[in-house]
Amino acid sequence: MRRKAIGFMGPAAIFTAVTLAMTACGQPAETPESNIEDGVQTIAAVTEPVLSEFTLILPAAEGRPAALYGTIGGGTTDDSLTGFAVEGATTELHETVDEDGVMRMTQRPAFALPAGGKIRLEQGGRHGMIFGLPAMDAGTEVPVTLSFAKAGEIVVLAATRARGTMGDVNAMDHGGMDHSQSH
Ligand SMILES: [Cu+2]
Repeated sequence: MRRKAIGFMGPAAIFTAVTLAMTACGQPAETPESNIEDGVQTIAAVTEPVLSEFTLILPAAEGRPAALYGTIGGGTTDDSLTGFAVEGATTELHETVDEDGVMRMTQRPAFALPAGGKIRLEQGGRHGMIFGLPAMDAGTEVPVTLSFAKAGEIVVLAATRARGTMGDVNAMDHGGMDHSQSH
């Protein structure tokens, strides 16, 4: 009857046990209430990656790539983002890197997601690149399937936005970059 005994503990008791176990392993002790940063809340007991603020920036012009931005909070175990999928399109993980003062986009096979860590997909940094996206309107939502090495596939709804509507004041615009030179 061991299983019944665990069920009787309730979520609060299990949460405490997980927190204590993590502290014992040398992880920084974190309280759920104090772990809010930039509007993204990560809770120590969450076992799966937490996805938030996912946005799909529509192509600046036909034939240009679209971009995927968002924030992924790590769960209780180390994981990695190995890719993502959008129906009807092909996708790549990209990172914009500074090569001797020239900003270039490089394709990456995966982004590490440490336990309790964070992957921020953003303009001018790591991001998702989408090629051949079917025409769609801004202001809608499109399902994006993220693939993780351990957590498997997680679907998130990304809000579609026209390029230039996210306050990108700098010149780092994918639509204006020569994408063919970056691979
Ligand atoms: Cu890119």
